[in-house]
Amino acid sequence: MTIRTVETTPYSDQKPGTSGLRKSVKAFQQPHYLENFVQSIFDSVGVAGQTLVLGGDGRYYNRQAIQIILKMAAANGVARVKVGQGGILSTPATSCVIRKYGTLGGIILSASHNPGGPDGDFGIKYNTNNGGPAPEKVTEDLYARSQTITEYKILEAADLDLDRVGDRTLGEMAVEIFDSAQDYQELLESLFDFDRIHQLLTNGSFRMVMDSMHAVTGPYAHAMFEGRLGAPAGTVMNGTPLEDFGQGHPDPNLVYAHDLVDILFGEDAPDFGAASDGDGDRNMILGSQFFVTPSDSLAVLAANATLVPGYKDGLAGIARSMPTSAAADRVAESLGIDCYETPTGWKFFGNLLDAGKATLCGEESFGTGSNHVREKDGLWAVLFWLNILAVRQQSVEQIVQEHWQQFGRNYYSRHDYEGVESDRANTLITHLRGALPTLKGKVMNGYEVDYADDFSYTDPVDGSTSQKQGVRIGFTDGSRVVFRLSGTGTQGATLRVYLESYEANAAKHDHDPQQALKPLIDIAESVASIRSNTGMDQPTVIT
Ligand code: VG1
Ligand code: CO
Repeated sequence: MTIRTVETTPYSDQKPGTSGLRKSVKAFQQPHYLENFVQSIFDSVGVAGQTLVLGGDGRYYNRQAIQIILKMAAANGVARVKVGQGGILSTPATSCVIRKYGTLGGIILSASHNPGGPDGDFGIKYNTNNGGPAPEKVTEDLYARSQTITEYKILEAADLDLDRVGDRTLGEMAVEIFDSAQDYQELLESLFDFDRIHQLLTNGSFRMVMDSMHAVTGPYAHAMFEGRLGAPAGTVMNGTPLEDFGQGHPDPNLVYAHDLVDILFGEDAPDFGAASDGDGDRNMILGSQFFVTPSDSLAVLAANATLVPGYKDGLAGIARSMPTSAAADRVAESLGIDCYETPTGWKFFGNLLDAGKATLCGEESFGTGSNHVREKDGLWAVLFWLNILAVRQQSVEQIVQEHWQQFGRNYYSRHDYEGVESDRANTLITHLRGALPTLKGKVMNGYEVDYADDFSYTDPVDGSTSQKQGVRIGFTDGSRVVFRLSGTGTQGATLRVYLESYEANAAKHDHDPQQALKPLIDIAESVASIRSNTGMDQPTVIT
C-alpha cells in the first residue's frame, strides 16, 4: 500500500462554529474539502503514534467520510483508531470512549439536529483527551492551519469492513471496530438505579415513549429501555437510524418532535415522553399533557440530584449557558453551591468540569449533562428523570409544579428567525450593539433596564476570554432579553431571541409562557426592529 501526497489549496470557509465545522453535504463533497479539514486537525494536534476514536451520527456521507479519514489517519502515522460499529457513535458515547481509554482525542461526524440526506447537512468536530469539544484555542489553531494547507496525505487502500466487530489493520495502523453501546451503557448503569427504573417501567401502570427521531440513539434506546430495563417493545419510536432521518429534522423540541408531542398531548397519554437529536446529545422531556422547558429540567435535576446514586453526595456546582434561564441559579443558591454562566456551546463547560467546579451543566437548547462525560447527553437526561420519577412516585407535572412553588418560576421562551439574509442579520446585531449605551435606566413597558451589554466571558480556570457572545438586556426585576446569531446553521443566518421573566407567586403559575412574556416580546421588537430588519413577521420556530 502506498501513501499518496495530494496537492491542495485552502477553502476560506473552514472556521469551526458553535460545535465544529458544519456545512451542507454538497460543500463537504467538493474536491479535498473534507481532506483539508482532517489534515488540518492532524497537523495542528499532532497525531503520529496516537490513538483516536472515530464515529458519527449515521447521516448521509458518514460511511464515506469514515473511510477517507481512516486512510488519512494511516498515512499520517496514527497508531490506532477505535471506530464505532457501522461507523455509528453518539456524541456522548464518543466522549465516554475517549475518556475511558485515555485516547488523544476523537473525531465526531455529525451535524447534530440539522437535517440529513444528500441535500442536508454534514459536520465534523474534534474532541480532545478530556472527551470534550476542542476549546477555542485548539479550533483557532486548526482553522489557521486550514488556511495555509498545501497538501494532505492518504493511503491508497481498499475500503474497510466497518460492520463486523473486531481488529483490522490498514497499512501500519490498527483499526478496532467496537460495539458502540457497551462502554456507554456500562457508564450509565454506574450512575443510575437501573433496578428501580426497571420496577417503574414494569409495574403495569407507568407508560413511557422514547422518540429517537430516526437518529443515532435508536439502537442504544432499544437495548436500554426495551432490553435492559424491561419496557414493552414499541416503547422506542422512530428507533431505526436512517441516513436522512426519515426526511425529518432530528431536533427534539415541540415543533420538530411532533409525533411524540401528539402522543403526550393526546387522549390517554402516557406518563412520560422523551426525545433526542441527530447525534444523541440533546433531550426533550414531556409528562402527560406537560412540557418541561430545558432550563427547568436542569433546575429540577439539580434540586433532586441526591436521589440518584451517581450524585448522592451532592453537586460541586452547576453551570449553564448565558441564555439559559436562571432557574438553576435559584437551586444553586439554596444548595449553597456556585452557579457558572458560560457562552453558548458545550466546549465552555469543559474546564469547569475538569476542575471539579461544576457537576451538572445545561443549555436552554435541550442540552443537559454532567461530569460523567464532556458532552451533553440525551439518554443520560432521560434516565435521570426516570430515576427521579421512580423514587418520588409522582408525575412529571407534580414534580415541576412543586419545584415552582418552592423556587418560583422562570418563564422562558426562545424565538428563532431562520434563513435570514446574513447581511440583514448582521445589521440588526450591529445596530443593537450601537444602541446599548442608550438603554441603561430606560423604562419600557414598565420594565426598567438594569444593564445592557454584549456578553463576554473569562474562563475561571485558564483565564481565557471570549467576547461578543450575545447581546443581553437585563431588567431590574431579573427579566432578560438576549439576542444571538446561531453558529450552527448552514443557510443564511439564524437570529435567536431568548426571553425570560421571573414570577415568585405560585398562584400565578398557570400562565401560558408566550402570554407571560408578551411585554418582553414587544420590547425585543422595539429595540431590535426584528420585523423590518429580517423581513419576517414572526419567528420560524418558537420553543
Ligand atoms: C446551538 C445551540 C447551542 C448548542 C449548539 C450545539 O448553537 O443554541 O446551545 O450548544 O447548537 O448543539 P447555535 O450557535 O446554533 O445557537 V448540537 O446538539 O449541535 O451539538
Ligand atoms: Co446534537
